[in-house]
Amino acid sequence: MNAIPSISRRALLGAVLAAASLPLAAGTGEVRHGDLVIRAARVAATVKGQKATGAFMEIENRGGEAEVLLGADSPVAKMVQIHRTEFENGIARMHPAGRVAIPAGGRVVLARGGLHVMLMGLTRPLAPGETVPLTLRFARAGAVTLRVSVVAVRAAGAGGS
Ligand SMILES: [Cu+2]
Repeated sequence: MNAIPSISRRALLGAVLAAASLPLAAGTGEVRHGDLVIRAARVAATVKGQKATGAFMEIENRGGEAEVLLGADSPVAKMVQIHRTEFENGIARMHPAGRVAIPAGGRVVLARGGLHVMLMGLTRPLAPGETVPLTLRFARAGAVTLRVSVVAVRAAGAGGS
């Protein structure tokens, strides 16, 4: 009988810690750009010599027209692409996703294991706690530059909001 309360206490503590960690991963918080709301933008930290990393966020389209994410740029990366991770025979492979549609009144979540922004040809290591500029280009709303928080790899993996 002792094990049951012990497990539930641990589960409760885990839930509290998970909730408490969300603001840390939220990075720039919420950025509004026209009809778009961009939340929890964050980029995974890197170690010396690492040439690529992922950026993650949630993009909500509050407008009445569909929006399209065309691409992205950052001064810390020679090339930035929108990628989609797909599992083929149990192996994760990343493919360029091209343009990403965000339906009117809808949202897309860019998260580890799915859609993400890939920063390639990194010009330097990215340390937790710093912020890096990331420009997103949209078909209707135009370009917006975010200051994106660099977070520890584990914190970067969770979904948006
Ligand atoms: Cu990728």
